[in-house]
Amino acid sequence: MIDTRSYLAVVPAYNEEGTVTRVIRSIQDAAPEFDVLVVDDGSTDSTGDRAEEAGARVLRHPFNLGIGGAVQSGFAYAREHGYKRMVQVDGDGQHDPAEIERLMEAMDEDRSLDMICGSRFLTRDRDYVAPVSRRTGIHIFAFLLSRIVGQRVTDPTSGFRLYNRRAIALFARDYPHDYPEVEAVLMVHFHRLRMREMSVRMFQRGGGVSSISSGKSVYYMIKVLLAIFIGLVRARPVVDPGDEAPVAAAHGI
Ligand SMILES: Nc1nc2c(ncn2[C@@H]2O[C@H](COP(=O)(O)OP(=O)(O)O)[C@@H](O)[C@H]2O)c(=O)[nH]1
Ligand SMILES: [Mg+2]
Repeated sequence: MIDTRSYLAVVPAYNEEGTVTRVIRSIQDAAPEFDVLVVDDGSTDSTGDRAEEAGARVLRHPFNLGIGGAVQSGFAYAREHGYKRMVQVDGDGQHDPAEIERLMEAMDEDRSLDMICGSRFLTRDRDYVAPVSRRTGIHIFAFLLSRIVGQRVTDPTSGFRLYNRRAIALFARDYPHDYPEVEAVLMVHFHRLRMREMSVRMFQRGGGVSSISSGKSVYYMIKVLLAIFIGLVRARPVVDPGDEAPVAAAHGI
């Protein structure tokens, strides 16, 4: 039986041998109370071995499922092992683990929050400026989502997010696959969970290539816009994360 603590950092990684060790080390330094799980999404390089060498737990997908599948494996692991909270930190070095403590404090201050999203657009000092095509897409998604969910959303594609048990339960059951972040905000809204954004620093990719290269950004835009509209019309699966409450109660939460 693996002994688990209360908090899990999930690092989705696809061919990130150049950055994954540094990411794991910076999580271990900045947030030592977190267990670290690297989801090696069918990498063809030595991402998994590097992660093990750095002392992380490694979940290896036999083949590449894509970012949505990689992160959902993290949610399933978090639920299976009874973690109270889970944070996603990308394996490419774009997220700053030193910001995890601030996300945790915000969730401690307001226990009714189920998801806290790190936004790079709420801070003036930007270490990273996304390419114009990508930024345009993000602002269009942000505009649409803010109207649909009735609260200001500035960075709907950020993967740097902290989740509590209710959100873990929801996403362990159902998590979007391609470019999941935007649809996940819709799901939180339609399942009456609560979210807020916080300003965080975002860095350039530390190596490798983004899943959204400039050539792909038009496909990305259309795909996510379609997902938003389908999200609006699709029937809501009756998934009440609340039914985890008995388990939570049993754990004295
Ligand atoms: N590109 C890509 N990244 C993946 C995949 N599975 C997991 N990831 C990881 O997901 C994280 C975010 O992906 P990335 O391409 O950086 O997306 P971006 O930051 O939104 O441009 C990175 O740590 C990737 O290594 C996949 O199938 N493709
Ligand atoms: Mg990235």
